Amino acid sequence: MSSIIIAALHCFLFFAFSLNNVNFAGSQIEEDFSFQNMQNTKGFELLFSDSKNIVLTIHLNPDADALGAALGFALVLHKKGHTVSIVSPNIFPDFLKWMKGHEQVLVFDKEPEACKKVLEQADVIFSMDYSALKRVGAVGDEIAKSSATKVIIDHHREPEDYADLMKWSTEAGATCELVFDLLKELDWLPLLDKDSGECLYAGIMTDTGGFRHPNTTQHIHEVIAQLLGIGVNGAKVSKLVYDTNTVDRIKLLGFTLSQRLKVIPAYNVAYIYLSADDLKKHNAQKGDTEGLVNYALSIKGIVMAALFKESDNMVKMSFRSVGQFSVNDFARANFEGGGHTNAAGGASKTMSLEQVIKKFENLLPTYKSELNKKL
Ligand SMILES: [Mn+2]
Repeated sequence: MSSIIIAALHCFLFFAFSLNNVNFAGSQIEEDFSFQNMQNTKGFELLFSDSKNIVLTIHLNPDADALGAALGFALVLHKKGHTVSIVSPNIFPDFLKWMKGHEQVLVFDKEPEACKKVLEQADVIFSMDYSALKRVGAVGDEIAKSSATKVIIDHHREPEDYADLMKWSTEAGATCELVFDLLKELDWLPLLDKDSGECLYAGIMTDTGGFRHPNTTQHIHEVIAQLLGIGVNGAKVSKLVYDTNTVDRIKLLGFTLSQRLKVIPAYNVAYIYLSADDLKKHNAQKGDTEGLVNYALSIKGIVMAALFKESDNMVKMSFRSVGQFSVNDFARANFEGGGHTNAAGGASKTMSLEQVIKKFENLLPTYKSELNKKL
């Protein structure tokens, strides 16, 4: 494409954007020229070219990547003169309460009216670390009816088609990595400081399983190197995130591993199950079962691990795998879930814990050859 056409295209986009003020939905711009298809810096430059009312939303049960991406990005956007709010559907775990600005996050469960108000007033609504509106519960309804510009920054598979602009890649190990990349593309890296850098570091660290998962690329290490370069204290972040166990949690871990772990060597599968009663007896708090599934996966030779737990009147599932076996496909096909190749979730509101486990075990023969592939 010649530079003249590119210049004309930019002009066109600029006018399309200006005329519609905040709404530059794909439908108003020819398909090929939509912001979604641009997937590039230009759209973001245009978006941030004047001061905006921005709301960053994060998924239900926020993790370090979702919250870190939102807080890290918010700190920079604030420096650029934008008005920024963060809306979370529900509370986030205590071990993230060191992140700068966390006390300003609005929680929809607790303050629905305040959340609705900021969402109504938003010029731009970001989906951080999710790309399907069902991942934000009731917040999704507010986003769906809003006329604000919608932007997705995410690394989950199969994004829904509701965004006007995206920074999306399944190649990215973390949404925090994508935020870093975007800041770099916008020449905003000088605005990143120790506080915002530590938020991003936390997301990348946790989404790569402490830099151990296959998504820990050369690029991730380069990003981390730059974060360390601006003064981020990785050891401190690691300590704050990982070493915050309560005695109850350690005892729940002991009980789970000794009483609720089943290994099926014929399929290289191990799973953990916890009933509502188990959780109650051990005084389990939100987040206490986080990471349990990884113990099952850490057993030598295991290709797929699962955690089934009874919680909130449903059975929640976590699936993990190593190598080619896609738990994203497995969870999508069988348990109304999904996620990434090596980490996915699922849920059932209709089956009991026993029924879910039975279904899971009965499915294994179908996947036998895939589960027995050499790594
Ligand atoms: Mn993530």
